[in-house]
Amino acid sequence: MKRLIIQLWLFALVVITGCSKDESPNTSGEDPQPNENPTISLADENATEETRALYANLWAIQQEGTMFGHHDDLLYGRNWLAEQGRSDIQEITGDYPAVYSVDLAEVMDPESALDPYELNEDRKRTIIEAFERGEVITANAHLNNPATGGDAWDNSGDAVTKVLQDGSQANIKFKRWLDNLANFAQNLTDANGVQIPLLFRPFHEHTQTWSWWGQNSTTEAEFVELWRFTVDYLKNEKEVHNLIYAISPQLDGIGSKETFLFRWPGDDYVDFIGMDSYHGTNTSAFSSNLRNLSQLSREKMKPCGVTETGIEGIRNDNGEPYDNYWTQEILPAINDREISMIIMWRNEYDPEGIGHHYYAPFPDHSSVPDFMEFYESSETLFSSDLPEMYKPVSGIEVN
Ligand code: BMA
Repeated sequence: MKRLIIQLWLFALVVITGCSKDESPNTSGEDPQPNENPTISLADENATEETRALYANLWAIQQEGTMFGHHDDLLYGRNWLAEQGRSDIQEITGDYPAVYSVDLAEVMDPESALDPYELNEDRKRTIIEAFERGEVITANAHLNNPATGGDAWDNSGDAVTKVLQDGSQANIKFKRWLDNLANFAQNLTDANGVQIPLLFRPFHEHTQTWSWWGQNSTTEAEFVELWRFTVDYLKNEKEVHNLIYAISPQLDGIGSKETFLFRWPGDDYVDFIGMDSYHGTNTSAFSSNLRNLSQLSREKMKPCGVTETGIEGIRNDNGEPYDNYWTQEILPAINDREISMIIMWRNEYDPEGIGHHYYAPFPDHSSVPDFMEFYESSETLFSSDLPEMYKPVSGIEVN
C-alpha cells in the first residue's frame, strides 16, 4: 500500500507542476513503468475469465505489497487436524493468510501416502473455503517416482526418461495422475459453479538433486520436455483452463538473475516465477535474490513470488528461538520489492510438541508479538487486505 501512496503523491506532484506525460523521463524507451497499461500472457490461451483476472491481480498486487501465505494452513496446524475454519495464522491475527498453499500429490496419485491421514476431501473443502474468502490458492505436488514406485525423494530409475517414452508404464502412470488432476481441477467449483483457479507449481526445486525430476536425474532437454508435456497435456488434451503455471527453482545462497532461468521451459510455458528459499539467516542472499527476482519479473512481464521459505522451528543458528525473525529477516527483504507473495512452509500437526517442524507461528509461540508487527506492516497483505482477486484489473490486459 505504501508504494501506491507514494505513486499517488508523485502523480499529484506531476499534475501540480504541470509536467505532461510526454515530458516524463520514463517514456523514452526505458523499462515499462508499473503504472503503464501492460499486456501479460498466460501459457493457456483459453484460460477462464477468473483465471485471467487472478493473473492480472497477481501482477497488480506486486505494486501494493506482498501477500503472506502458509503451506497447508487451513488443513492442519500444530495442535489441530482437519477442523473447519481453523488456521494457526488466523488464531494469532484474526485474519487468514492471503495465499493458501497445498500439495496435490495425493489427489493426483491417491495410492501415495505422503500424509499419515486421508486428507483429500479436506483439501478440496479448504480450497473452496479459501476461494470463497477471495484468497489465492497455490499447489505443488510431491509426486512419487513413477518408474520405481519410491517417493518423490527417490531420484533413481531414470524416471523422466521413462515418463517421456510414449506408451511406457511410467508414461501411462504419469498420464493417469494428470487425468486425476484434470478431473479434480475441473470439478473444483464454488457454490455458484465457478471453477477455482489454481497457481500450479509442478516439479518444484528442480535446481536441487533430491527429486526424480531434479538436476542429477534429468537432462535439461528432458526437464523442459517434461514441463511442456505436462502443460500441453493438461490444457490441450484434458482442456483444463483454470491453471496458472509457476516454476520454482530453489536458491539458498546468493544467485544471479540467470539462476532463475535454470532449465527454463520457455516464456510461453511459464506464467509465474517462483523461488523456494531455505536460506536460514542469510538475509543478504535472500534480499539480493529477491531484487533479482523482481527485476526478472519486470523484464519477463510475469508476476513472481517466494513459493516456499522459512526456518524449521523459527530458530537461530545456535538453536535458540529467533523471536524477531519476522521483522528482522523477512520484512526488510520484501520491503519495497515487487514480490507478489511469500509462503512459509507448513506447521506439522504435532500436538505433543515433540518436534520442531513448523515454519510459521501458532498461538503462544514466542515469536507471536513480532509476527503481529509483521502482520500490521503496510507491506504485508493478509486475506482481509486483498482486493477482489478474481475480478479483472482495469488497464491490465491478459492474453
Ligand atoms: C518436507 C517436510 C516433510 C513433508 C514434505 C512434503 O519439507 O515438510 O515432512 O512430508 O515436505 O510436504
